[in-house]
Amino acid sequence: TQVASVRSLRYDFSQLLMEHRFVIDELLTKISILREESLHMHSYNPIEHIASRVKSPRSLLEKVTRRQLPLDIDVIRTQITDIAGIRITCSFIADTYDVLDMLTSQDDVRVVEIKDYIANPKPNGYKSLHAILEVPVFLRGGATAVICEVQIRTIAMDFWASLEHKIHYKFDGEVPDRLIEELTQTAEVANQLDRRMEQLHAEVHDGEEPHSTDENFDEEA
Ligand code: 0O2
Repeated sequence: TQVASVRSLRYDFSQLLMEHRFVIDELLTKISILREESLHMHSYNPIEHIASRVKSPRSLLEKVTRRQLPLDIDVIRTQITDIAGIRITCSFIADTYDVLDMLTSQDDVRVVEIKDYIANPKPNGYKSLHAILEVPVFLRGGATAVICEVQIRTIAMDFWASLEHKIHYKFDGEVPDRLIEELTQTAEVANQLDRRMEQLHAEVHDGEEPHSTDENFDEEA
């Protein structure tokens, strides 16, 4: 009956969201291990913040409708690749690539797609590394491969992206030309800041013995 099929769809949907919470847990553990090992080996923490989220059922359904996908869990699972999302904010550009390499070189991580918006920024100036990764999640019945979108960027890129995101929402996507122009220019300022900070960092630390960083201010996801 219809009631039974709605119930079964609801069950499958909540299972899908649960699996995406688990893939976030798996990846956060990997990231935290890499972070701690970096601190141990080099007394250096390349990661400033980590944030994660599972898409809300409402925004997932909106995306399914917008993409005109069927209400089929297997289609949704493969076609919507940002149900699980992790955002890693690094101190410097070089760190973003290091963190990406460290994650993607792990045996149980399958790289579905990498988009390098740092080397090739979007026309509005948006920069970030995007990695669509598939990682096994071990359930009672065995392993299931689950997809997660990982965004890696610097503090300056993150600052710019969060402001741009707010402005985009405020104007419901119809951002006035003057603001678009201004945003594109500020993206260039953020880019210059990243480069100058990286130079400063290199100048201060070149040839220096590993130093110890202040762990008290580490932020957890
Ligand atoms: P939200 O609210 O952050 O989740 P797709 O995700 O497939 O519809 P696309 O363009 O193929 O879109 O994927 P892409 O380029 O990998 O971008 C996906 C996510 O990157 C976005 O998710 C944003 O989080 C971020 N992003 C991409 N472009 C921009 C940008 O110009 N400005 C900002 N601030 N963020 C950007 P959502 O679902 O669009 O948004």
